Amino acid sequence: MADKKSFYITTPIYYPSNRLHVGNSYTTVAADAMARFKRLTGYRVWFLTGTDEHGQKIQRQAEAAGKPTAEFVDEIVDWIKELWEELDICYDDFIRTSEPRHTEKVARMFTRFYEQGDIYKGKYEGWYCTPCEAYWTERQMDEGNCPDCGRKVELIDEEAYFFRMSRYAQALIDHIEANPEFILPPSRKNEMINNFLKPGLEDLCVSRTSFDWGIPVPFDPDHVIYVWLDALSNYITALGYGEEGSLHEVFWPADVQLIGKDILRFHTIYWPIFLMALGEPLPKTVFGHGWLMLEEGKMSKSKGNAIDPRVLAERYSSDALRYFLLREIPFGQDGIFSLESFITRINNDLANDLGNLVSRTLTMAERYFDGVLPEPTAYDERADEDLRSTALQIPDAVESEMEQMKISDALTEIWLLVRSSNKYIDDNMPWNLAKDPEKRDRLGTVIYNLIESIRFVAVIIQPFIPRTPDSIWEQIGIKDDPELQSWASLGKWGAMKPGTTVKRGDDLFPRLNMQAEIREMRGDPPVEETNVPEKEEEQEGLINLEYFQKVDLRVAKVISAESVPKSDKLLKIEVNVGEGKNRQVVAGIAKHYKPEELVDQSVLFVANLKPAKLRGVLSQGMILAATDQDGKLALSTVDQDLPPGSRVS
Ligand code: ME8
Repeated sequence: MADKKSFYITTPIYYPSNRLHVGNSYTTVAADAMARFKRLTGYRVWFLTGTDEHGQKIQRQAEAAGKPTAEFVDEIVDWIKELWEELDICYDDFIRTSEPRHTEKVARMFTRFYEQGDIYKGKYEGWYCTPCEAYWTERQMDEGNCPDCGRKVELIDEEAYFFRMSRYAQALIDHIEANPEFILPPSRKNEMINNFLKPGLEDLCVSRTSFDWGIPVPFDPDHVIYVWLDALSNYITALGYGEEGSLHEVFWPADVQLIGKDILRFHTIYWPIFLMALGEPLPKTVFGHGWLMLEEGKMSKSKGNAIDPRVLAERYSSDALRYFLLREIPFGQDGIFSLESFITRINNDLANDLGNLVSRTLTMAERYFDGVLPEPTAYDERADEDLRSTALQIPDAVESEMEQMKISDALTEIWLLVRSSNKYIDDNMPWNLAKDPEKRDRLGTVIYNLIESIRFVAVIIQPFIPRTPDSIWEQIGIKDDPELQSWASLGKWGAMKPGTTVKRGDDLFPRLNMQAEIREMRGDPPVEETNVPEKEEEQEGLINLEYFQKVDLRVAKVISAESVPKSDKLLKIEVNVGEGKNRQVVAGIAKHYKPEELVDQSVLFVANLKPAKLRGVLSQGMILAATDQDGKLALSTVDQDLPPGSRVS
């Protein structure tokens, strides 16, 4: 343990002013994936999160709820802890700024700053944004509003203590310039230097007197310490700052402090200056990630348009939500959360790519080898090398992406292996090998390689979707073998032991019906009564003719087809359905047909399906195709030449 390299990662400590939304969960899930990844790859990790409980905003919110502030905060903190449990957040410590282990240290720091002349007493006359707990000068404001959140600011006029920021400004500029990794992504660095540091730092007001929900200034208790000075200190108070033999000695400076870009200024200007005044080293990296937006704008707890992460995790699983958050948004940039894109990710990446790989492979292992892992005796260089070398290079590729905090890219790398494995099934067609007894050894090798590849995937996805690997270990028969679940086991190909009992389990991620989910989650009324089959008929799995005839089935002629950018599954197809005007549909058949193979084909078509968008591309109908249980797909068509638009009944 002692010789392991240490890794300290933090999230912002959240205001328990309201329940958290899926945007706050994003930061914490990302930090959790990093922490788990570092643990998996052999680091001694400390992962800190917590709550920022003081300040005017919380006090007002509690008053509005008609509750004593401490009670109000306790309830939300409990809710937040339950959320983190549901999302499998494996923090090592949860700091609450109301705890004495924090308040006592902050009070001592404040006294030290005062005694060493960093803090002096004066009078503050100026503007304050309570939702952001931020001071603004006239020059910084945006038409009289808070430049960060756009809300109204308040004029305050009170006696206050000030921190001499200017004392440390040049040292901070020098540090930022000399350490390109200090502020990431790099684009955020210039914003801080040009907008805040270069124009000259004003002294920062660090106490308030007009409310009392905070840490009192020890030598002047009419004042409470400014909530940001209080909150930022959590990153070291939680480590036992100032105590002999504390975690602070092991883990400070932090390796990564993960925050949203909205609070970059506090973390790359105020925080380092406080640390310099304490004579402490600065964190190695402060990473300001982008925002998760809703189609209608930024989410926020107070705007009330947030999406409840607990509802999403309960309905779709914590792994699905984690996967979406980590995969959908290139880390550092803004991204959009929509139910459509969430469900598309679940269906495409998790159910089709990963889920099908596991279920197809295990079905074949059971069918052809009675669930006993065969020995790989018939290696075929040409057919197998691609899969083997992809698997062996993915761990390094993932590690390199994670070093740069490119979490989404790390997942893209892993999915290369998932997709290569699916392609390996399609290329090697085990169902054909099974027909020829002479090819039994080859069939065994193909199945072995697939299961080994699934093991690689399961090991590498642990930090991102930690529940899914448990189900895979069970299915491939290594649930009691930690060695085979370890990162170190990925150094060579072929660690699975022939003879292991494997067994297909439940589908990892059931496919979802997009329209039904959207209806349900948006609280839309259920489909009309007439669309629903009679109760007894439903029980028998039958529908009546009238019900069937509601589906407008037609012959459609393909006019043109092309790939959908950034998708290896989807084709955009223009069809003539005899309406005088062509229709556009998006079909998930790119793995089975080349665009040019489709042109001029007459296919069966559902003409009255509600239009939907796939990958942002409008789809006005559906082309019918049949799929066998190994995933082979064939378009359904007519065996005579019929004009486009002909009805199918
Ligand atoms: O600012 N997309 O707490 P907070 C992505 N207590 N991330 C988002 C987001 C969104 N739409 N909305 C919020 C505070 N976040 C202070 C922090 S730290 C010493 C004190 C994330 O509850 C993002 O990381 O308002 C942002 O920085 C954090 O939640 C703010 O949470």
